[in-house]
Amino acid sequence: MRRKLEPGRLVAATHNAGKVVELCDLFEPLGYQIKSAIELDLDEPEETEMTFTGNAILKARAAAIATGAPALSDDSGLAVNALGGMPGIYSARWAGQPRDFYRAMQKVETALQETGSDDRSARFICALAIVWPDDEELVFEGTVEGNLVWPPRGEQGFGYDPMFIATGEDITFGEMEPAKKHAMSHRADAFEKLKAYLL
Ligand code: ITT
Repeated sequence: MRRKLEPGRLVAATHNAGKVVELCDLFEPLGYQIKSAIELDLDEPEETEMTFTGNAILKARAAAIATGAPALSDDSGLAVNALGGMPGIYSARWAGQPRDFYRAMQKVETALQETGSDDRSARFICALAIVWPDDEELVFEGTVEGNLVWPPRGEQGFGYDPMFIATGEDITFGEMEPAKKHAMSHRADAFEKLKAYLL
């Protein structure tokens, strides 16, 4: 039988504050109260899988085991066509430690220029997973297509948003009102699929 997710407390298995804001925006109107791994001081598991889906399940499973509650996770990244899909699952790692996304964007731009290609198309990908404490799991992937610009523009959002323009738009996600980004993003796409299944 299809597992339901009752409204109530939901652990967000992420240490990324930008994601927490976006996940709250998506899930709270449905009656879920998000408690993040940051607030709960959960350990950050090492992302050892080779796919967004694999890493999303790994993170949600770790949080469900640690808390005994259903956990939601998001594994996401930027896939650049001329770079064969990189940085992909390595998107956070390209920002180094401590995370510096200007540096990560610069790295993408330099790699793009080195290809000599004028193809600046890219997509954001998001795998949203829910894992229950009895290890039942559910995962959906969403995408948003677009193009990369240089230099980066805008202070909204997080990560690679200032260099990404979604297809049909003329401003970057970094310049866009959060509500508008949250309605069209890869995260929103995955969320709509999850919602259609769960509710
Ligand atoms: P958690 O694993 O704790 O959730 P993280 O930042 O390490 O946090 P990921 O491993 O999923 O998360 O890395 C995804 C990276 O991809 C993230 O750090 C951003 O730089 C980028 N990214 C994902 N979604 C994005 C978005 O909506 N806008 C801009 N960049 C995004």
